[in-house]
Amino acid sequence: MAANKKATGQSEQLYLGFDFSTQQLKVVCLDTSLQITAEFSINFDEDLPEYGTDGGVNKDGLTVTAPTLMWIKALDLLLERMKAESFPFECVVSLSGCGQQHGSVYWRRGSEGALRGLRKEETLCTQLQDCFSVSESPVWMDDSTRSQCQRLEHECGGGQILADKTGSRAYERFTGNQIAKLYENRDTNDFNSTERISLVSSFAASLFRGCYANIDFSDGSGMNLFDINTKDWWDTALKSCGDNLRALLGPPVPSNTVLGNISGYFVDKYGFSPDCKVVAFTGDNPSSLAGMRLEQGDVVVSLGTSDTLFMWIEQPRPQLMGHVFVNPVDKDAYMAMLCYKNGSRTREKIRDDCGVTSWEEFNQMLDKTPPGNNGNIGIYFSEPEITPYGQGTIRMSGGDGTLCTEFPPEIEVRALVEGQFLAKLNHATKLGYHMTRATRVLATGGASANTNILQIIADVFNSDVYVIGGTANSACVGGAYRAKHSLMSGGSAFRDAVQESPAYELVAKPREEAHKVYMNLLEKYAKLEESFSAKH
Ligand code: XUL
Repeated sequence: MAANKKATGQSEQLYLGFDFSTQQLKVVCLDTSLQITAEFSINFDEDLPEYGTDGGVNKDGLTVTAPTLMWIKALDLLLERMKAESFPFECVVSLSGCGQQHGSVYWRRGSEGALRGLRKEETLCTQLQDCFSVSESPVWMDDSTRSQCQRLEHECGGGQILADKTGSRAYERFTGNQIAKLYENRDTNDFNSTERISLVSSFAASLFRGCYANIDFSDGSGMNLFDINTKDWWDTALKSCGDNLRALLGPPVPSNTVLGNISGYFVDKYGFSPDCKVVAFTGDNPSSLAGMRLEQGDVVVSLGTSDTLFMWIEQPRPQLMGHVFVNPVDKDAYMAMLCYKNGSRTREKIRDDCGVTSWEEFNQMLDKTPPGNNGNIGIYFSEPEITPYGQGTIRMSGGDGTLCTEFPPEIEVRALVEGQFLAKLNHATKLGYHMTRATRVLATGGASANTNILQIIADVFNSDVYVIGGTANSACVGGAYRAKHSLMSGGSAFRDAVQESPAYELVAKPREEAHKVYMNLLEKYAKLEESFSAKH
């Protein structure tokens, strides 16, 4: 668990950002100069072992869920810990946050009454225990809705039409397909007693508001149900996934909407000010975009268990690969995102397979080959990949372009890293990335500590690469930034709200010669990937 720092400055104005993520619930507190004054977290597996989760989820084949009540109990526990540390709740002027994307919560008929009637004598968990018609919330790791995806694409006129409307072709984890699966099985579950469907983000906001909170445009874009152009639900998709969904989902709102004041429960029990505002919650990736203060043209490359790339774009150009969401800090702009299941674990696996035990040795190995790897390239999907679909390894030799079954270790490690970033550049460009020397790449996640990898990113993207401190918290911090921004008058730009946040640190600059080499390889890589896709 992260070290808890005690908040200071009792009379100050504070902003809270919560992150209901897969493995933990976390909150950060920022003061008016946007310094982190406190952070607290609850790890689901360790702090709530009674739910028996592994990494915060329960797996049953391709079905992956989390107990909805576990998230509520985690909030009870988190607030109790803050209280025990004398956290100055009364200074919080606004709060917001985010949740893991795509996950969904099913409120049973009558639950809004329970939310409105919360009493300080009992915990949230006790008072809301009967409120869920589906007790196990489907989460983003679920892969069990292939047939629902196929039907949705078919009924909407094909994958590209669905993408043009909703920002993405049908993906198993996207909420519409999860709802469709529960709806199809409604004779064997309690789906019919549902009165409201929330995303994890709007569910969290509902707890703080003491009534149902609206789904925001940005997280709503991860459902395959929301028209990212008209910013309303798309009836064709709603109809394909179930009955009465417009009413069950409620009206979507811009992500910077001030939903209203905090519920009296939190005022009475913890001493929040009755004027504390709750701002719409959003998805964790959109929230990270806010937390990293992205601007038009910037790209974030997040190198974690899965790699994600996201960027601020002005016009949506949805593709069959990748996602377009409404931008969480400017509802007239968009964000594009690529999500790769093969990230750090794959880098580690190939490193180990090459007989290398440390990242230092891995980097020494990388240094033995030149940028471009003398034309040797590879695709390494040891985990089932979604960008594009498929699993397996392909190696193409630089000499005669034939496929081969192995590379010497120094060629293998370079083919792996260069392949991962050529793939990202290829798809980012299709989604609207314009490479200019003014573009910034902001790197985050575990592997962003590896300077050799950062240099390859700079050379491939022909961009300066930056890191910022504290990016492990970027989703939480984004919530607190948005909480502050949404209170600013006159439609101030988000940039104005976050002027005082920590500076970026320049860590790699592109080298012209290396970039030219990568540009020559890009088409070859794209063709290899197409031939891989065609076989899966
Ligand atoms: C994004 C996605 C994941 C989750 C993780 O599409 O599925 O990044 O948001 O919390």
